[in-house]
This record gives sequence, structure tokens and C-alpha cells, in this order.
Amino acid sequence: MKLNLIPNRYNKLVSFIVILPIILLTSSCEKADAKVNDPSLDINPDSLKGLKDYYNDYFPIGVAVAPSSLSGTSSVLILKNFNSLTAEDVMKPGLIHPEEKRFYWDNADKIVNFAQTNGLKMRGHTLVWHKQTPSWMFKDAAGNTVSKEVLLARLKEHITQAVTRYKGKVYAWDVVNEALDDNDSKFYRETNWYKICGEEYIAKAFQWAHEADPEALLFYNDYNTEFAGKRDKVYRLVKQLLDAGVPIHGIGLQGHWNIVNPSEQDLRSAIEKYSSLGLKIQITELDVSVYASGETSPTDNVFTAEREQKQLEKYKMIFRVFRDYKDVINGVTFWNVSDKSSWLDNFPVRGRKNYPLLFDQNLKPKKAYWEVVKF
Ligand code: HAH
Repeated sequence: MKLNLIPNRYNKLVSFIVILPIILLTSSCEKADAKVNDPSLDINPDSLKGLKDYYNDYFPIGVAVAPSSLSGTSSVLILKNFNSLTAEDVMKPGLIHPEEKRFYWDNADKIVNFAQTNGLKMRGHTLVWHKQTPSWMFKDAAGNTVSKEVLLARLKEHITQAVTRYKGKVYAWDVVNEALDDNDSKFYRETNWYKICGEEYIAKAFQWAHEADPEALLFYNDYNTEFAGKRDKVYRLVKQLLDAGVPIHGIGLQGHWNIVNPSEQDLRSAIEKYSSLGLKIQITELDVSVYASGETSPTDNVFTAEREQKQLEKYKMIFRVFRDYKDVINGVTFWNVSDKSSWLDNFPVRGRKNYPLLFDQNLKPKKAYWEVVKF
């Protein structure tokens, strides 16, 4: 009996020592396997790469930011995924030039300095626009509309100051934003710029930007550039400028798209038409709204599985097309960092939550992200 007891106990001990680690090992392997298959978890070797790394051989990937995005977790996400920055607002005329003799650079400087310190490219947005432009520009001291001469002189001063300050730091400028009308029956948008100066302000803006920094790439930037009406106008405007010898180097397609538009065909034909001018193309303000353009009052703000699927397919298609045209596309910039906050939360419907980007509200890559990097 005694003799039997010892081996029996010994056997149990041996099986405990041998089997327990095997059980532990197998279960931890299963966990590790599950992690490898789940792309959102950090153990995935792919997740060491950011968006910019997947697109290293294609084009820089940028993001529009506010100075407040440049700290905390959002700055970590930015540095991992993006290699170009645009100021969402703080370089716009209304923000850097609040009064005739006063410039305010602090916020713009913060973004430019962050780009410099971390080796990111920097785009400038924007020198001439009809929105977020200070009203003093168009008025004299008595409140009357200024003459063409006065307005052009003010525009020259604005452009010269901004472009000179960031010379060698901002590699590309959206010189003129949205100067063309949405309506097919009109060509130029009837802004204060147009009403006071006529079309001349456009060519002059490019000329003054070029004089201030001859190395900077100068863009005309607009939205709806894939629809036949706006597309043909943008083509005509840019061709006219080129024919007149105006220093313009690229066309910025804003890329404020949605789950329905643009179609692949419209996107391809726009890129082909613009690139036939011999210019570079950048996608300057990309996002894909989860609402179709006419959809102004959905019953809830939920990012449904159906919207998620449509968005993912749209993102997959547009990046496939971008890759096909990598020889002419030399930049793709997203308009905002993550679904935590986007200008589309308040446009075109104020307070309607949107989910237009590749990172969710917790700054994690969405399913659409994994489609964009899978090629
Ligand atoms: C863009 N306009 C602007 O270029 C950008 O500066 C701004 O921050 C957001 C969007 C797009 C647009 C709009 O503002 C109004 C109507 C249609 C399109």
C-alpha cells in the first residue's frame, strides 16, 4: 500500500507539472492567434504601421488640424498615421488678419512649428476665399465699399505677409478657394472679390503668392469637382490661367464626398481631365459623409451597419482610384482627425452627428481603414 501511494502521488504531481503548462500555453496561443487575426489589436505587426506607411510609395497622407489636436492621444494618432498637415481654420484670412494693420500668427505658428519639429509636410489653407474673410477688407473707414485698387492692394499685402512668413515651411498653398459658382448658368461665384475686382483677383493672387515664395506649389481648390458642371468650369478656369502664364501648379479636389458620390467613373474622368493640363492633383479635404447629399433629416444619429458598409466600399474604391493615378496625385489630406469631431457634425445639418473619417470616436481604426490599407 505504502509503495503504491508514492508513485500514485508522484504521478499526479508529474501530470500537474507537465499538463498545466501545456494547457496554459495552448490557451495563450489561442489568444495570440485571436489577436493576430484582429487587426485592431496592437499585437498585429501591421498595426505598427500607420496610414502614411502603407502609402509611402504613393503620396503623402495629410490631415487638417486645430492647434488643440497637437497634444495628447490625438497627437499620437497624427504622428503615427499622417505625414502632412493643413490648418483647418487658423490660417484663414479672418483668423490671421483680423484688422488691417494687425496680423495674428500664434495659432498658425503652432501648427507650422509642430510640422517642422516632427518632419511633416505643411499645406497652407487658404489665401483667398469668400468665407472666413474679415469684413474690413471690403470696407473703408466710413463703411463704404472700397475700390478695386484698394482691395487688390489689401489682397497683395495679405498674401505677401502670409506666404513670406511661412516661406520654406509651407510647401503648397491653396491660393484661391471656391471661386466658381455652383449654378450651371454662372461661371464665377459672385463674391465680394469678384464684384469689386472682376476675375482679375484670381490671377493676381497666384502671381503675388509666387513672388513671395517661388518654390511653393500653388493650387486652385474647390468642391464638387467630380461633377460635370463644376469639373468643366475648373478645367476652363485653370486652362485660362495657364494660357495667360499665371504660376499655378495644381488643382485641389476638396473630396467632401459621401456614401453615394462620386461614382468611380466621375472620379476617374475628373482626374484624367485635370491631369491633361499637365498639373498635379491633390485631394485636399477628404471625408466621406455617411449621409447622402439630399438626406437632411435622418431619424437618428446612429452609424448603422448599412451606412458603415457603404462608406467602407466608397473609401475602398476612392483609394484604389488614387493609387491608379499616383503619378499625378501628390497628396491626399483628410479633413479632421477622427469621428470624435468633424465639421460635418454641423454641416449641412447643425448638430447631426457624422462619422466621415477612418478613425472612430475612440481614435481606433474603423473597418474602412483596413480596406484602405489592404492592397
Ligand atoms: C470647405 N468648404 C472649406 O474649404 C474648408 O476651409 C472648411 O473648413 C470646410 C469645408 C466646403 C463647403 C462649404 O464650406 C460650404 C458649402 C459647400 C462646401
